[in-house]
Amino acid sequence: MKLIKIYRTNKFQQISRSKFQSISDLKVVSMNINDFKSNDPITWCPGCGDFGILNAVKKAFVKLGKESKDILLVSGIGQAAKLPHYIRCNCFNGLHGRALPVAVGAKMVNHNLTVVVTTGDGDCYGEGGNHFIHNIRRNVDITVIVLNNQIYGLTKGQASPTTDPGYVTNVQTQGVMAEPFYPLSAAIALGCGFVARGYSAEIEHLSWLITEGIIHKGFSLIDVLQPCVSFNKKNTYEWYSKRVYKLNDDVSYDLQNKPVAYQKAAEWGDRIPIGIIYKKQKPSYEEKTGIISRLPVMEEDIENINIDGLLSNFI
Ligand SMILES: Cc1ncc(C[n+]2csc(CCOP(=O)(O)OP(=O)(O)O)c2C)c(N)n1
Ligand code: SF4
Ligand SMILES: [Mg+2]
Repeated sequence: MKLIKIYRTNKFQQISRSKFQSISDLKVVSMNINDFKSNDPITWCPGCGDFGILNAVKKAFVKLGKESKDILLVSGIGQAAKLPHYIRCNCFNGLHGRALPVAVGAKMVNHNLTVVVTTGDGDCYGEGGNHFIHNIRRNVDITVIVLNNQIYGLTKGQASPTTDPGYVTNVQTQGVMAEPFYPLSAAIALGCGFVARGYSAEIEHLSWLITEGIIHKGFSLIDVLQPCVSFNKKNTYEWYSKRVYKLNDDVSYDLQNKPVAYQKAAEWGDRIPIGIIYKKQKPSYEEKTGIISRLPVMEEDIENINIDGLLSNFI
C-alpha cells in the first residue's frame, strides 16, 4: 500500500485523490507537532519563556488541523520575532515594529491564509504601537501573539513599554519612570473583539487561547506573560506562579461584559488573570469590504487586465 500523507482540508484531499487510481492507496494523516519543527537552530537562552510559547503555537496548529502551506507567520525584530524561524511554514521576518502591516497586506491578497503575528512587547507596543492601534480599529482577521517579557531582550535589557515602574536597567538607572502601557485595556478600548492573556508556562492553556484566537474572525490579541531569565529579574517564573490564575475556570465569567473586562484587564499585583478577558464577534475588515466573498487577489487571472483606461487619467 502506498503511504501518502494527505491532510485534512477537503481541497487538498480532492487534488491528491484525483492523482491516484484507488482511494485505498491513501491514508489520511494529520500533521503532528514534529511536522512543524524547522531545521533552524534555536538561539534563545536555556529556560527562556519563549520555548513554551513556541510549543503552544505548534500545538494549536495541530489541534486546528492546519497544514504548513496554509499558515503565514509574521514577525518584526527581537527574541520574540525569531519564533517563525522555528516553525516549518510560510514566514516573513521583517523590520522592527513593522510586523502588522505585512501581516495585514498578506491577508488582503490571500484571505485563505491563516495569518499569525509573533511579536515582542517592544516590537508591538513600542516601535509598532501605531500599527497596533490602527489595525485593531480595522479588525482584519489576524491573530497577534505578543511574547511579553516586559523588557527588550534581544538588545540586552532596556525597559520596554510594559516594564514595571521603578525597575532598574543599565539605561533606566534610576528606575523606570514612565507609566506602563496596558495592552489589554487599550485593546478593549479600541474595540478589539478578542482580548486574551496567556502564560508561557501554561502551555496547554495557551495553545487553547491560540486556537480560539485563530478561530475568532477579526483581530485577536493574545498577550503572553513570558519570563526572560537573563534580563528581567523581577517578573520571574516564581513571581508569576504565585499570582497567575485562570479566569475562565469561573464559568459565570461573562466574556461580553465590557466593564468587567476592563477590571480584569487592569488586575495586576497579587493576582493576575489569564484566559479570554473579552470576546465579541463583529464584522471583520474582509467582511465589511466584501474581500471575503471574492477570489483572493493572488489567484486572479492577471493576463487579460487592461489598465489603459486607468493610465489615461495620469497622462
Ligand atoms: C528601527 C529599529 N529600532 C531599534 C532596533 C533595535 N532593537 C532590536 S530588537 C529591539 C527590542 C526588542 O524588544 P521586544 O520586542 O520586547 O523583543 P524581545 O527581544 O524582548 O523578545 C530593539 C530596540 C532595531 N533593530 N530597529
Ligand atoms: S534574553 Fe531573555 S527573551 Fe531573549 S532568549 Fe534570553 S531569556 Fe529569552
Ligand atoms: Mg520583550
